[in-house]
Amino acid sequence: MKALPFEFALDLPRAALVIIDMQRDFVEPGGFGESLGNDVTRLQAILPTCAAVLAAWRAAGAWVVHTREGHLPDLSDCPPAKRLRGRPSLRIGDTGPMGRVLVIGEPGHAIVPELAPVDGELVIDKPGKGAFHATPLQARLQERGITQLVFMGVTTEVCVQTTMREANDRGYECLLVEDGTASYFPEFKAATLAMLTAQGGIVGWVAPAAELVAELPGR
Ligand code: TIU
Repeated sequence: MKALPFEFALDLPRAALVIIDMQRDFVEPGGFGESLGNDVTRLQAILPTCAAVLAAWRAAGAWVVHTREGHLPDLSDCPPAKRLRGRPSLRIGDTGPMGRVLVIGEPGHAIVPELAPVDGELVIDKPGKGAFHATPLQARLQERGITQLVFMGVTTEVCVQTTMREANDRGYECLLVEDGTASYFPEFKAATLAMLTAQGGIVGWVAPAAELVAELPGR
């Protein structure tokens, strides 16, 4: 398929769609992301594209992984360096508009209903930005013989980029869906797409959703 910096050879039986942190607290108005002073409309805007890619991917019979950033209720997996950083109005574990911020099981921690996981899909709870750090993701991917990861989700330069770099170092071929990812900062998204694909695809590939969907069988 057409992609940057050059064509990507999608191998669907060995590929997983990885949707990063499309949680209510990051994406919806009134959540944690907005409480940090961020404009969530940019994140809202990718929902139809993400839903369309997810539907096409499922229809093609391929596997899906969802990730969620969050912590145990006792915060034992949240390093103080993460919880105490900066001067936010709400810290991880505090009670916000959608329950305790970034705590597993709270309303804001849930994946948005438009992209809710279904039976047979893997949900990875992760305490960090990258989805490989302190999670069973690598083992689950290896069990299924997955070698390619197609990424969507938020935010482009934080959890998506971190996970894509972790995956690239573990030997996965990584493709990021350009219009299926968003940042609170458009200039950071643009810079991320450019740096991932520079130097001959130093981290991976980038392609628009339409190119990916056109590759999927069963359409
Ligand atoms: N999922 C994710 O990217 N977590 C963040 O905290 N992102 C920000 O951009 N803050």
